[in-house]
Amino acid sequence: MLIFHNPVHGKHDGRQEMFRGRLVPCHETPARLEYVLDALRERGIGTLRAPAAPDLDLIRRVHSPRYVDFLQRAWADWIALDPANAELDILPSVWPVRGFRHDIAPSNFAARVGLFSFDSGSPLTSGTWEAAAAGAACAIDAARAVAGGHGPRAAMALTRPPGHHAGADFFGGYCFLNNAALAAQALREAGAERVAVLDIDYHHGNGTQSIFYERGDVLTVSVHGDPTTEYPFFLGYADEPGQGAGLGANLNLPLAAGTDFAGWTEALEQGLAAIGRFQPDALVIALGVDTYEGDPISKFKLRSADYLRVGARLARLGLPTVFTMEGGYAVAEVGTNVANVLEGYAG
Ligand code: Q9C
Ligand code: ZN
Repeated sequence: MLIFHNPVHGKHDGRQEMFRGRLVPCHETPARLEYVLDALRERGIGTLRAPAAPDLDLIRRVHSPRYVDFLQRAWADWIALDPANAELDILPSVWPVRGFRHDIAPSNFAARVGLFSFDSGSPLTSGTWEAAAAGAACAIDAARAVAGGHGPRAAMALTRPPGHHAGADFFGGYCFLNNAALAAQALREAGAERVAVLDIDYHHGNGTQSIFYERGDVLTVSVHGDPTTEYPFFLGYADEPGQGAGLGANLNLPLAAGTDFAGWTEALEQGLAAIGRFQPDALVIALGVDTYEGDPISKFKLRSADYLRVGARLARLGLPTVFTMEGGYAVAEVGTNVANVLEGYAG
C-alpha cells in the first residue's frame, strides 16, 4: 500500500478546545500521527511517500471558494487584529443559526469565524492552513495513485487534521478540509463514474454527507454513534436518504453507545451491502479508530485485534481504495489500531 503522509501535519497544533465551559487540552494532537508512523515503520507496513503541492482548483470544487479564502487568510487576519494574538488560537464565539443569513460574510473577523464553523472544539492555529492543505494533497495524490486500476489497489492519506466533519464551507469536529470528499472528487475526475465513501469513524461524517447529499454519483455510508447522544448531534440519523439526484445515495447506520464488535459488524455488513448494490468503481474509507474500547471521547467497544478483521473484510471488496485518517484519541493505541487495519487489508 502506498501511504501519503503529511510532513507538515505538526504545524496544526491546537492549544485548547472548549468543553463544558472550560478550555481543556486538545484531543487531536500531532502525537497521534507520529504513533501511526512509528507503528507502520516498525511493522514494515506500506511504502511512505510525501505529497505533491495541493491542487487548489480541486479543493475549490469541493469547498466553497470563499471558505477556502477564509481558511487561507484567517491567521493573518487574526494577527492584524492584535499582534499579541500570536500567542492564542482562533476559536469561534458567535454563529448564525436558524433564520440568520448565511449569504453574507461580515467583515468582522469573529463573525466570519462563526459563519464558517459549527463548534468551539476546533482551534484554528498559525499552521492550520498549511497542514490541512498538505493533508488535502495527500488525499488527492492517494486517489490519483489508485484511479484507473493500473497502479496499487489501495493508498492511504495519512494525515491530520482529520477531515470528515468539514463541509463545503465550514470547519468543526477538529476538521478543516474534507480529505475523504477530496479523494472521492479526485477519483471521479480521474474517471471513476461512481464512488462510494464508507465512514467508520465513531462520529457521523456530517461534512462528507452534506457535501454529497444532492449528488447521485457519490454514495455516502456512515456507521457511527447515535447522534441522539453522540457528537455531532444534529445530523447522522437513519432517516437521511439524500436529496434530489442524491436521493438514495446516503445511508446512515447509527448505533447505540456501548456497541461491541459483533453489533458494529452487523451495521458494517449493511453498509457494505448498500455499497455492493451501488456498484462503485472506487471506494474511499474514512478511517477513524475512535471506535476503540479505550478511546477517551467515544463509546464503542472494538478491541485492537478487531481492526485486523476490519481490514481483511474491506480488502474483500476488491475495489480501488483510498483510506483517509480521521479520528482516534487513545493516542498510544492509535498506531497499533491503524496498522492493524492496514495489515489486515494487505492479508
Ligand atoms: N470532550 C473526529 O473524530 N467533541 N472528530 C468532543 C470531547 C468533538 C471528533 C468533545 C469530537 C470531534 C474527527
Ligand atoms: Zn471521530
